[in-house]
Amino acid sequence: MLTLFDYLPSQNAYKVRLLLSHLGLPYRTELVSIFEGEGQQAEYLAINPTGAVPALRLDDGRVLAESNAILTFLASGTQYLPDDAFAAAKVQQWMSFEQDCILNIASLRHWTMTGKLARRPAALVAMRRAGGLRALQILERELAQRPFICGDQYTIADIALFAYTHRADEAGLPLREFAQVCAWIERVRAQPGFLDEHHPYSIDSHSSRELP
Ligand SMILES: N[C@@H](CCC(=O)N[C@@H](CS)C(=O)NCC(=O)O)C(=O)O
Repeated sequence: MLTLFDYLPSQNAYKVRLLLSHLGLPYRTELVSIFEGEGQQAEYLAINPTGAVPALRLDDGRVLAESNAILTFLASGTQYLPDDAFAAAKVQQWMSFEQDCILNIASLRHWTMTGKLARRPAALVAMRRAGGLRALQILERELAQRPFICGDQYTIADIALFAYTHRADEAGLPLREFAQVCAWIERVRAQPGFLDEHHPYSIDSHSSRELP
């Protein structure tokens, strides 16, 4: 059986849980206490060299890290990743955008929800906020043209983008002002096998290890 190395408040890990739910694939979970430094133990670094979640272990013992690489692997041969080379590369284009631009939302949300925002330099917070708003503006423009980010079909690019975008208000960003993004969020929620879950950070998530 597949093993997902997970930390429940992680939206990167949620991407994988969401796809597994769409696919109806059974898996077991191993929780990694990333805030307590468990990710930096040699045993876990052998699974993911960066010490982050998510990571996936296959039946045969091979391991894969990086949320979007895991999505690509699991979605291969399914409706969530097109076969056509150009269409598949388009999915990668938007998953690269996610790692690059949506990171602003992820960082701001993490700092906001763990009480670290006030300890971050104002210029850095302003830069992240501008980057998060720009990412939402880009999505707003693109999603006005088609129902899902790559076209008519819901793909792992939507899954990757959805994870942090639909929680942008928790980053202090005015998500409700982005009507096209909000309509797309509802279209994602309506997909068969959608996994509706939210795990807030635990009270002491901010007490130990500093994460970026
Ligand atoms: N690019 C990676 C980012 C993974 C990541 O930053 N995961 C966070 C949780 S959302 C984590 O485990 N942080 C702990 C650490 O970096 O030590 C991905 O998409 O999987």
